[in-house]
Amino acid sequence: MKRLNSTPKKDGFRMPAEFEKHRGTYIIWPERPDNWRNGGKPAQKVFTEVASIIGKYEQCTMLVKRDQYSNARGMLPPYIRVIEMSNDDSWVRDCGATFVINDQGELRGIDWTFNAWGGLVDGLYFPWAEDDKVAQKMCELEGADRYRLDDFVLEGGNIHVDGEGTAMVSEECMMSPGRNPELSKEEQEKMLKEYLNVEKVLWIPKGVYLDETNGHVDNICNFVRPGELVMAWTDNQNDPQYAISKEVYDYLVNETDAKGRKFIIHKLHIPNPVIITKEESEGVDAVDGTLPRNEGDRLAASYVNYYTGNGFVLLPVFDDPHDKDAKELLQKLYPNRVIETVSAREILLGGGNVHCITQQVPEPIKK
Ligand code: KQY
Repeated sequence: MKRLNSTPKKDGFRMPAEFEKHRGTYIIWPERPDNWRNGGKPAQKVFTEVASIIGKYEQCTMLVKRDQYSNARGMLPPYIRVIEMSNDDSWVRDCGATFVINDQGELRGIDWTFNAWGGLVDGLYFPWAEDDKVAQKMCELEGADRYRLDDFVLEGGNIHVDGEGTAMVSEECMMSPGRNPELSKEEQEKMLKEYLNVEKVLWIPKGVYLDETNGHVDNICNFVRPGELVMAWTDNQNDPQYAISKEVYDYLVNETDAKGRKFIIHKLHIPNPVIITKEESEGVDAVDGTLPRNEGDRLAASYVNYYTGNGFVLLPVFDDPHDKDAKELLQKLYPNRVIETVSAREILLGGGNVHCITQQVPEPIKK
């Protein structure tokens, strides 16, 4: 497949919203023992559950390293497509392709530079060279030509779009020194507009408290549909999350989208703090250069990190009293989708959640 020198905007391609129709979903199999406890075994069970749920609604592809191929193939149901692919870890939202479509029914991919959430400044592991090739390989599998950005670092977890000209990113992440320190906010906004083909970028001030990605937008805010948002919230004013969520809310109530609409904002209360136990911490190999998982550390748990697919929403739950309200709210907001849930503690222990481990391929539709 070709590497393109143009931009999606110039070529008439746009990133569709996640809630538009999908051709399928990609996931990468977890195994690295310095991020996933007990050699990835508990996480593999949960990733299998996630893939099995998604695969009921749309094609689901699991990318897996050579040594784990047979194990993954054996654990996953036959309706999951399993493909061997080198990688450094299992965050396809971030290292995978961001797909764009046009009105002629064509699909292309954007291949941002991936540097493990901050490179040598504050990246979460080293090296990341195999992850940085995942987007290209996904484009090959999908038969999609590719826009490669050698000099622009971005992860899919810091992008949401409404499909009608509006994107949102977190400013905390975009402006962090490990991403594109040589570019101003205005220059980065220009890039986002050119590659996502949007007219308006919302700069959400911050991400969830202690989010190790420098505050990805996909943990704090999402478009339910154009003009309507959910955001992570807490009523507990003593929780450091409160000030962050308040700042985000105050920003959003004063903003409009690309079409000039004010937003309807829904507050999705976070679960009670999720803390790493001694046993969980001891199950992870300590390796220089990889973020340690220490006993007592709080994880960035949020229901907003859900995934929207064809006819369903997959919501992470935490065995927490807030689970029920989160599910009820989402069912109200998505009346035509099944709200599926997955106990997501094992994914969270790795540093992300359901949205971070999935990447959609949109269905290109001829208009
Ligand atoms: O998108 C994410 N939340 C990924 C986090 C990476 C964690 C690596 N330990």
